[in-house]
Amino acid sequence: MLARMFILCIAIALSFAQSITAFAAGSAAGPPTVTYTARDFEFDGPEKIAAGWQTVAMLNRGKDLHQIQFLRLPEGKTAADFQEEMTADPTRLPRWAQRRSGPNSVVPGERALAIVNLEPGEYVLVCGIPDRHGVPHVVRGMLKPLHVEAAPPRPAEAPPADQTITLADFSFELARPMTAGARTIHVVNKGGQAHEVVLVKLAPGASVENFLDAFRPGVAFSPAGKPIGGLVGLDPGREGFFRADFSPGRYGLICFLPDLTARAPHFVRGMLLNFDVR
Ligand SMILES: [Cu+2]
Repeated sequence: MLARMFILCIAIALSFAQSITAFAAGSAAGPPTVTYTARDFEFDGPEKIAAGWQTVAMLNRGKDLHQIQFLRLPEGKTAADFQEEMTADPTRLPRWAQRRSGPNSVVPGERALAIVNLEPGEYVLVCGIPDRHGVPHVVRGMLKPLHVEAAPPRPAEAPPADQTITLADFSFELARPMTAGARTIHVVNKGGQAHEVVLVKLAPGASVENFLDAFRPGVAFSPAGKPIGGLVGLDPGREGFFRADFSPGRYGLICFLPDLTARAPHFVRGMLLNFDVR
């Protein structure tokens, strides 16, 4: 009897360990995972990673919404140059910053997963979400320099995807109806400007318009819905992936990036979408 209980306990412990490993690895096949922790207001995680496709996990251990944006610095620009320009004008990124996407916002205690393709070079990781005074977190310390090394001899390939979201000026298009489950979503920017995907699980009866009306900078939880990831700013012509778990219900997609000419957020120009998951 005792021996059987002992074996049972070992079996439970092992399956628990396996489920933790599966969670940490990102739960599906794909490129190797690097993990960053976001806090109010800093990032912890590797300062060096290899070029090519990478799964990026972001754990939100802060009290506010957070995201990670991978920005590549062109030749001749440094993280100090970036910080200087951001401090002088916190309302927008320096024009020369190259948007390479990353995991988008999740509420405290949750995790976002993106799969990004990085060229070798110097980067900064930033959070562009505003605090309650409208100051983006990057200006408050959420800025981490990153060195991306040459790709290994056999770099990881892009993962297989269940769905494609096409970004345009100014719309989201889903390739097919969304179904419930753990999904890998391919994002392609066919627009002339950078765009992002903020994925929101809407409260029963709420629309993405209600979510935008209820949203207050510096307040992580909204009665109208909950951000559950997506993909941060991606330059025109580029692609990336994100992962999310969908249950039946209504979801929204939003692009908050400012228009290059009007400076209004893209959702004002129509870049928002309500969709149902069955
Ligand atoms: Cu946009």
